[in-house]
Amino acid sequence: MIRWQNLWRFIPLFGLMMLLLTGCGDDTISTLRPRGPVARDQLFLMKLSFGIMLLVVVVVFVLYLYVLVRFRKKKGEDIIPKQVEGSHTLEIIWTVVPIILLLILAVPTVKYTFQLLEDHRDNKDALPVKVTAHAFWWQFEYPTLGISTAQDLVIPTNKKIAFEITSADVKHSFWVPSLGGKMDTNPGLSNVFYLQADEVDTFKGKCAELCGASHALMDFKVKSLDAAAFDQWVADMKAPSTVPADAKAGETLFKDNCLSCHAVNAQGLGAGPNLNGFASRELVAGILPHNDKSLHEWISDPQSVKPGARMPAFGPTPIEPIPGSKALEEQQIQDIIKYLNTLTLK
Ligand code: HEC
Ligand SMILES: [Cu+2]
Repeated sequence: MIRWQNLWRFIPLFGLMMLLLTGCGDDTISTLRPRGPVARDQLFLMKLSFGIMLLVVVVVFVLYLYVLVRFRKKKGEDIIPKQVEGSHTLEIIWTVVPIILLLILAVPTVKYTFQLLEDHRDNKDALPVKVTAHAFWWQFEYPTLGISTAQDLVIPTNKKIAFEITSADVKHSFWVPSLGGKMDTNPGLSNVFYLQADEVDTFKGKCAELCGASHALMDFKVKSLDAAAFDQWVADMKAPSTVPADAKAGETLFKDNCLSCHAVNAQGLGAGPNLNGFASRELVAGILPHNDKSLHEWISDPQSVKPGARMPAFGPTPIEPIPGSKALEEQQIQDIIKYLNTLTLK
């Protein structure tokens, strides 16, 4: 009786686990819902290893339960059973079967390990993209197209994206669960691999390596477009933007305070994200909704949004301003926001 009462105590725990696990279901960030060939191959490997493990567990448990029941000591039976020591047949079986199972697991694993690391940078049908991870943002360069962007990686569908990935500071890890497994970004080193998306969609990406205070905020997005829309995006990125007259004041302030880190042209790279086409991005700094309030918050005090962010603060009372911070007047911040809002793609 007492024992059963104890079991009831676990119900809240199970309830909590259920609640937590039901959270796992976002279509755009799940390895269990692969959206490209690489992720599909990797899911196959996961299913294969899981299947083999399940088989072993089931067989072992069935045998165990069978032996437990079959060879129970019966009532009135008090002889000591025959003691058996060593059995060649059994030993061969339990050595050979695991070897076979491991081979079944090893052959496809080794095959895919090499296949998925193929270098497609010189493949004419692939699109090379160079990824540089920064604490706490992502930079994407398209060497063959002469453009670069940040936070939102835009790719064509049904084309291999040949990645060359590295880090500008500490070790990060590039992970788009819907498209494929993680890949470390190491300072001073490049890792090469590829991913591919089936359809037009937006997938969430994450940094998967604890890299500092704002590691959990180091999100990015992958937008897949069909070939025509992708070409249009490239053309838009390259089209020179014109600044309307009422944003000129903001542009001047931007040049004086921000341009040293932020490029606003097709190819530009710097210590901060390229802001070319920034007004067309859905988020600010990869996490805040894109609106004037977020921009104001970010420019005034980036560290309050992303602790450890490497952008100076321009508001009057930043929490932990990094060198280069200086207080701009409220009107000046407003003017800069006005200017940033003109950086649209057509
Ligand atoms: C010392 C270099 C530096 C200066 C100067 C600087 N920034 Fe930044 N900025 C950064 C870095 C680094 C990030 C990325 C921070 C992160 O997400 O971790 C950033 C991010 C941003 C973002 C978000 C970009 C995105 O892709 O979502 C905006 C907007 C921005 N800065 C605006 C400004 C403005 C406006 C100024 C001038 C008033 C300015 N920055 C000055 C380094 C700088
Ligand atoms: Cu990181």
